[in-house]
Amino acid sequence: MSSEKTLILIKPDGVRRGLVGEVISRVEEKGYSITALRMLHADRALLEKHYAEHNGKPFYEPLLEFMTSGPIVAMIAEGNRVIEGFRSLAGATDPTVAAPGTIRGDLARDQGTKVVQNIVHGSDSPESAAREIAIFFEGK
Ligand code: IDP
Ligand code: MG
Repeated sequence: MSSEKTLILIKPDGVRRGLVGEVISRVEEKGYSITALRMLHADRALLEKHYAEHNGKPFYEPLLEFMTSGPIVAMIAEGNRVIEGFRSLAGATDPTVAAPGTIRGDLARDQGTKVVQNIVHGSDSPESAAREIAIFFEGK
């Protein structure tokens, strides 16, 4: 089976809380390779592209505001079935019910905000991964 790539983001809450190392460790300990990594303060235009599928949803504006509220870390992780594997490591979108043992289940909770703050993003399909990697890593 050919190796796959996914885009992982450590969101501003993860960076603010000093969880960059923890998230990277979980990805590496699972056995995936991190093949590109950058820290950036994303601007609105970049996030509008990244989150285009959510435009119009009630949490869209809060999501963009949250994602531009501080630096984020973007990385490419590689390995067989890494897209599904990282989604499994990340846990459910809602951290209140994300399973213990997952990044969101262990490290995040409801903060009473309009947008769910849940530490990480992971691509959800090969098409999303290719699209999102092109947004954050031109030429990869
Ligand atoms: P995912 O990150 O688990 O793939 P998506 O449905 O793609 O979840 O949503 C993108 C992000 O938007 C989520 O990670 C979360 O931060 C936020 N979000 C998703 N659904 C809701 C919601 O119903 N209320 C508030 N925020 C949400
Ligand atoms: Mg998603």
